[in-house]
Amino acid sequence: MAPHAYFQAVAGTCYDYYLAIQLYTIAQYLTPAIIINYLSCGIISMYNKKIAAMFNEIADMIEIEDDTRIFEVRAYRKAAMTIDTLQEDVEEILDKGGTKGLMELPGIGEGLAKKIEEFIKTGRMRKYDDMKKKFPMDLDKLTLIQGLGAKKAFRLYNELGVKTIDDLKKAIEAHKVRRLEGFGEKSEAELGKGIGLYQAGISRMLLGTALPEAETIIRKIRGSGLADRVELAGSSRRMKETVGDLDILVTSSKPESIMDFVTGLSEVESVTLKGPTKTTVRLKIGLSCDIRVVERKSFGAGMQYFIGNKDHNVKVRQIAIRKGYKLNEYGLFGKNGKIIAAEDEREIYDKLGMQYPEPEMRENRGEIELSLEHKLPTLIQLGDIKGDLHVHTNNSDGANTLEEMVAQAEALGYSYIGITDHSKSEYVARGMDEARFERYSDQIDRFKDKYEGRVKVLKSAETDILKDGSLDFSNKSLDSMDYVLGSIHTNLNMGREEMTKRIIRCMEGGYLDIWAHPTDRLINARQPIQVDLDRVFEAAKDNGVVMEVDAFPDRLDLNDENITRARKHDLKFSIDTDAHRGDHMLFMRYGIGTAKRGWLTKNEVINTMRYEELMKYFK
Ligand code: DGT
Ligand code: CA
Ligand code: CA
Ligand code: ZN
Repeated sequence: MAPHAYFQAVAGTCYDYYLAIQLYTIAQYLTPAIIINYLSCGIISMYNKKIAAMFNEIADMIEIEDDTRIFEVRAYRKAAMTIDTLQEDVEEILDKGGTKGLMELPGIGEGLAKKIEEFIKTGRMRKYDDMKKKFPMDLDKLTLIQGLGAKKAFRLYNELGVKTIDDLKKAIEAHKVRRLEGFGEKSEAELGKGIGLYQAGISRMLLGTALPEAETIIRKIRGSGLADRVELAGSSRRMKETVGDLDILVTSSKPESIMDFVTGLSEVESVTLKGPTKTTVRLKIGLSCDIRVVERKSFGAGMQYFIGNKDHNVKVRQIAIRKGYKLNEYGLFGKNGKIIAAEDEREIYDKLGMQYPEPEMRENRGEIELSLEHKLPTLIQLGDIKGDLHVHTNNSDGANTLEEMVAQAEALGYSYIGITDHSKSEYVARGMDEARFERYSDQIDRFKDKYEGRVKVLKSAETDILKDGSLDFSNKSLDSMDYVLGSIHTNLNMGREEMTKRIIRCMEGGYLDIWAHPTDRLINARQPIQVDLDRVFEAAKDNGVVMEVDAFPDRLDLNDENITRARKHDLKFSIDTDAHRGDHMLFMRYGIGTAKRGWLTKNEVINTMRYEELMKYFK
């Protein structure tokens, strides 16, 4: 099949009309495998997450035992990262290619491949089980708590018998933790806060995990031939960074058969509630999913209702009432009960005198008012992106070579890619010192000279913004970069005033072009740095510093609200994936979703520019 015909076939099953259109526009550059990847972004079995967690725990345990075995620790962590974010099922790779197939994955050698095989075949991993005898605490969960590393977790176990998060909570409540050497009252309170953050987080799943699962389910329902239309609604349709549950809307003349089909899916763990119009299932990935069947003639009204959010809906309903209408999930009705609009969502907004708001905007943050005035901004779309300006290679902590990352950019139809490996302060991530930077720089220059593909390669580095606001490379090195991407990785706990000054000083230094993952939060795991963003945004404006929207699923930083705030200062943005492997570049869609939630338009985003324009911009 020609790529185009193939694409059309796949786009036909694509849940998102806009994504389909965007994909269509770049389809000529895409291979079928990449399209499938884009649409599915991982139909991932339970094994991937489980094995990744076990490898991480092994790394933790080695670290506790002997912190000189840094290479071993690094190897396990890298393997965990590979498997955790893998867009394929490890079980399938093993089925198809055996341990050899596994060994083609970055960072997976023979020993690790055998361990993966052992676990998939027997449900056990001896190395893990053996080590676990010495360290029987819930390391994978405990280390997710902010401020708690593996070694501290071990001390809490050793000295207080803490094995689980619940145990830790009790120990904190009994003020036992503060009495331990090196802990104190302040760190006890911090741990308490960390637990709160963790527990608030576990009930909401990352969009990056939930959305691919939703897409798999939708594809299966479509493939069943039982449904007429199947669409995603709820928070995941609005591209909210975390979701409470999935909401899928179906029209069908056979509602009972649809519900039987859904409850029988391999993704389903248990059935919470089953009826012909609404069924709720618990999915194995640890998320609930609501499936609603509506009549075809009410489909648009159903979409309008179930996309939400609730506050948006309440206001739209008030507008209907003011016009003498009634709006519910079945339709928009006139006084006499006559249907005014129901099947088509756009028509409902239209009949209310409103401009159609894209789902990402529907949060009652002013979009209703603008929509009534027909003044909604035209939001940026995935197809507007011409390159990715934050990408790692195996020169630091990335898994792929420079060539491989450039090939991926080319496959995505990009015009350029910016290579941004880490600087020396990030020694855990194998950051570069000056000498290594020289070699890296030469390597990129040589590559640029001989490379004849369509993608332009830009030279940069993710340069640490140090404690005093200086950058982690000499001015000479910084001068040799096409642009400077900078971020904070250390001293994250600084006080607000000191942190604000640190960043402003860096911006005033005149070298920083893009401030990467500005607030450094990790969703459900680490709170943002304390900083006066308005003052920093002002300094960014004065010094021409671009704000990043980091698209990595657990970052999404700046987030929607901070984007809105930065826009008030008239700043520019760069939407990047922070890819540590080729297929991470597919995370771009989460960055776009976040950008749309912050109302960003194409003109505000620098990596929508053509290469020549962008180079001029950086000068
Ligand atoms: P979530 O699941 O917490 O991430 O957020 P949503 O927005 O997906 O919320 P969910 O699943 O409870 O409900 C899906 C949509 O249904 C919601 O976005 C709007 C609509 N909805 C739910 N409850 C109400 C309600 O009481 N009134 C109105 N007007 N709409 C509602
Ligand atoms: Ca929901
Ligand atoms: Ca729901
Ligand atoms: Zn990075």
